[in-house]
Amino acid sequence: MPISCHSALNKIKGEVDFSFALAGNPNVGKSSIFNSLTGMGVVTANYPGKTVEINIASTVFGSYHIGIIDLPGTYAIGAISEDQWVARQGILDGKPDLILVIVDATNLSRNLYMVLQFLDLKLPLVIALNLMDQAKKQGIHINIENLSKLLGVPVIPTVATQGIGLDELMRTAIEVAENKSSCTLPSLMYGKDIEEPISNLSSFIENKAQKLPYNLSARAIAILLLEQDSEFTKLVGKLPQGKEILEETNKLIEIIEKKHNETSSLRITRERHGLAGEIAAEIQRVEFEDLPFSEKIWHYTTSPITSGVLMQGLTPLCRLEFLMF
Ligand SMILES: Nc1nc2c(ncn2[C@@H]2O[C@H](COP(=O)(O)OP(=O)(O)OP(=O)(O)O)[C@@H](O)[C@H]2O)c(=O)[nH]1
Ligand SMILES: [Mg+2]
Repeated sequence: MPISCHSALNKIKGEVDFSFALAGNPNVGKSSIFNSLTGMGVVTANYPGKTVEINIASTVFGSYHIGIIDLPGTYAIGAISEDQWVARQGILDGKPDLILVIVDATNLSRNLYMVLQFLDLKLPLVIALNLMDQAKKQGIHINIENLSKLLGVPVIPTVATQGIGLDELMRTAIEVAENKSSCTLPSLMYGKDIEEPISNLSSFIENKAQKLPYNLSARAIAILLLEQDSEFTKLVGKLPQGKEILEETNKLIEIIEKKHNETSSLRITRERHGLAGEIAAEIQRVEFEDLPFSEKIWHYTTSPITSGVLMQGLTPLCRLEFLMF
């Protein structure tokens, strides 16, 4: 029977030098990395009333004893579904020294959404850019150095199934965990319409509250409140100055919603997707020349840039065919 996540996470923290959580979208190689790094003695744990489980194990790397937490795969972290809640709670509760975010190199834009959520929470990260073998096969070239600069966190290319890059990943993670200050926080910004309310609410929170839930930063809490996160809205409501903070939040939410004609939560989701897409577009390119013929045809017909041109070109041809018969 699985044991309680809270006690399992606390126990491992007490036994190791550092603990790292593996987070990421479904099917990106988290468990492959977990299994490569750890061996026997995996503990499976869950939160009371939740069926989604977390696997915890420890490993030795160099002279360090390290705890590894394998979180459920989700496209985002939040309070809207059980798996998202467990992935987030495992981090807030387990307080790992850092999060290893496993990113699918063949699907960068979608995977970066969760990375941006972790950056919003100001949590220390190292990114494993996994499935690099598949990306290469698909002709996808990623400027890893620029990706790392844009996000302000180390990015290590990996092929989990072949163990490629895993030593480098662990070495980097230990370096960051040893000296958290070397993890430069990025100056990524959402649009002005969102950044302004975030900044106003952060200042308001800083002035009103001394201690915030899970010791998160005022900016992290401001984003969660403006996203209308049900759990954090409740937690902040319980603070001595919670009522005032939620009143201020509601005023700002109203401004966002009036301006954009959609919920503030949806607006922030959209902004984050937009930013993830912009970063992906900036640092990757698909080299059609590297692909086999069948793949080239697939890319030309599915790419948003080339498929339109193809369709326009095909229309007169189809018309001609129609006239001839
Ligand atoms: N080609 C290739 N396949 C990989 C790589 N990493 C993982 N895989 C494969 O991808 C599939 C999913 O890997 P998992 O390790 O189960 O992924 P996960 O992130 O734990 O998945 P969930 O727990 O379901 O979210 C498996 O078939 C792996 O063998 C990689 O770097 N290259
Ligand atoms: Mg898994």
